[in-house]
Amino acid sequence: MRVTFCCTGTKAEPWLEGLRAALPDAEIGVWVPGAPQADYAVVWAPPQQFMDEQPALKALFNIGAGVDGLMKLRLPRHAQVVRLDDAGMSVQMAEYVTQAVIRHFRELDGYEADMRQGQWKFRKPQVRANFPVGVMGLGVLGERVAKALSVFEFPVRGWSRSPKQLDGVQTFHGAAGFSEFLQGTRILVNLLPLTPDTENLINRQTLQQLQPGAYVINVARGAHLVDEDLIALIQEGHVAGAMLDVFRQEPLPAEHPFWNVPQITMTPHTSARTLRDESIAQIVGKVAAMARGENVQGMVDPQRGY
Ligand code: NDP
Ligand code: OXD
Repeated sequence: MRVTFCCTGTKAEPWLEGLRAALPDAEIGVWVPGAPQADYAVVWAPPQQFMDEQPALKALFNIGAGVDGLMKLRLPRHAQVVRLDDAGMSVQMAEYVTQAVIRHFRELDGYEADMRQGQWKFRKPQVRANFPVGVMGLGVLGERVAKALSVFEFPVRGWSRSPKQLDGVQTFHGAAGFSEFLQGTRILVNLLPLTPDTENLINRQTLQQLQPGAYVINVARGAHLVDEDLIALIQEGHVAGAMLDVFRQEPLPAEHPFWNVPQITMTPHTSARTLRDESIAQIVGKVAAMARGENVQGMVDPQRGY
């Protein structure tokens, strides 16, 4: 069995070491143009040339949960796309989103600013019931996030494509359920995959339907959000602010207006990092299962785009 590694922006050596230790009988190497045909590939943001030169691939293991980058490429005809299925990401996402919700709800940015100015000042406690959190996307990450938030007794709502039942979470689905979901939401969390249906979904029309004083947490993809609509709604006062981890262009260009909006807090696409050891263990388990002809979790449906 031959496994090829083609992950843009990722240091190959530690991955190769881990894969070789776990698959001692396989030939494992970094892809270069003209490399021999492989059976399986471990990929992140590969070029089209890689796909064109590897028609015999049986599966592409994406070392992330989002496969939007891969879905834009012409893929080898018989290759299944397999995404990372949690692999240590959901707990990170739950802690990131929970801290963002709590930081906003408990006005911790305001306290921090007061303290820096030497001011010992109390703010009136806010009412939790007035801060319903709506999670868009109830997949591997969204479900974990919704459950984590309900532990803190926020009213939690969730929206997905198909109907879902989750303890302690009021659920909505499909286009028909979207407005009702938004209208009851004050803190909006985005954990949708980026597909033609979800691109630009967080726009003026969407944001306007949120409760006044809305807050936006985008941890999925930058292209879900219409940047100028968010800024406009903040300036108009309907949206109180946002915490953003993902952007249309990464790194965020120095001239992007987000840098100058004090109500926007940003992090550099770090809310749920790919953990190498967990990911290798998952990929190796799936390679073995596929080689036995078994189905594995995390198979991407190219029709749905996730
Ligand atoms: P999943 O595929 O497990 O879940 C996707 C969820 O979105 C499902 O509940 C699905 O509905 C729902 N959904 C998809 N399309 C629509 C639609 N058109 N309308 C309503 N709901 C829809 O994904 P994950 O939870 O694993 O990951 C979500 C995204 O998070 C990734 O695609 C990636 O972009 C992002 N991500 C960001 C990271 C970061 O560090 N910032 C790290 C990891 C992931 P249904 O259940 O009905 O299928
Ligand atoms: C992912 C990501 O999709 O890191 O896993 O964004």
